Amino acid sequence: MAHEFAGLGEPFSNYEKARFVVLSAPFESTTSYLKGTAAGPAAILEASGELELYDIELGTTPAERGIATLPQIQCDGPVEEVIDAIRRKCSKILEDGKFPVVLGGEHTVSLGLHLALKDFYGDVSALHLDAHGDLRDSFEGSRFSHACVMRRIREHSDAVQAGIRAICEEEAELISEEGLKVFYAHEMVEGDLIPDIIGCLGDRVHVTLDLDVLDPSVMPAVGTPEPGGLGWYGLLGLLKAVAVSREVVGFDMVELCPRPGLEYAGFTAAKLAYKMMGFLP
Ligand SMILES: [Mn+2]
Repeated sequence: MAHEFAGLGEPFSNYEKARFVVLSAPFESTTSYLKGTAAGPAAILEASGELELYDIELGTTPAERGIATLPQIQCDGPVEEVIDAIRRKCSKILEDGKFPVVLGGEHTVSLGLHLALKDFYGDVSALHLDAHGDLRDSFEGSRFSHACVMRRIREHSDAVQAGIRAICEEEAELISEEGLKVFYAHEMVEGDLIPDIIGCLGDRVHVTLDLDVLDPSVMPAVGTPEPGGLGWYGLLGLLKAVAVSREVVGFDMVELCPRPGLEYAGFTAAKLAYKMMGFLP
């Protein structure tokens, strides 16, 4: 691993002392449109070295609470093995009393973190921020496709989905038949739905963030871009509100698909992860 998050050295990157632990999971096997999410975590770590560590909004330097960076998960095996490896590594982070930040890779990796959170805490609800529903039962022959990850997570936990703006008919029927808690992007631009979103969440929350929840004008380098996404400050406002009103116990950020000429997208992703760490107690 060439880079530590934010280019931190001792003492702030020290695992024993760190509040946050960044784990890269560069898994990619089922992406359906643009390829390249396997390069996402390295691009985020590299760009994070350029972050200004003082946070204007908070008036603090969140990095001083400690951010350790682990060696990346080996992601060349079968999908079930990769999910299990992420689950085991995240379980260790939780047992060590630290907060896991998982960087994908395709969205499938979020299942590994979710299962570890479930093992450790018992009851955890998922806040899923994404352009896509990811609720298909299977996609292109796989039940572990990135298009199915929320269907798999929902087999274990309650979930609230926000920023959604692309679903298939199967997903639309599931949402209406089972009364799933979905906040569509077009509804979110019309009014402040943050209190409603938070009101649907349980006490402990896993935030799983597909970068395509952001509008492509803010986040152009994703595998499956969709117009009409959230703006930078809108997303930050939602993350901050969740971080202060619920016990957020895990965070993952997935689907960065680095592309030449769009390096700022990696920086935007790194800043988003750092903002989220800053918001957390
Ligand atoms: Mn998506």
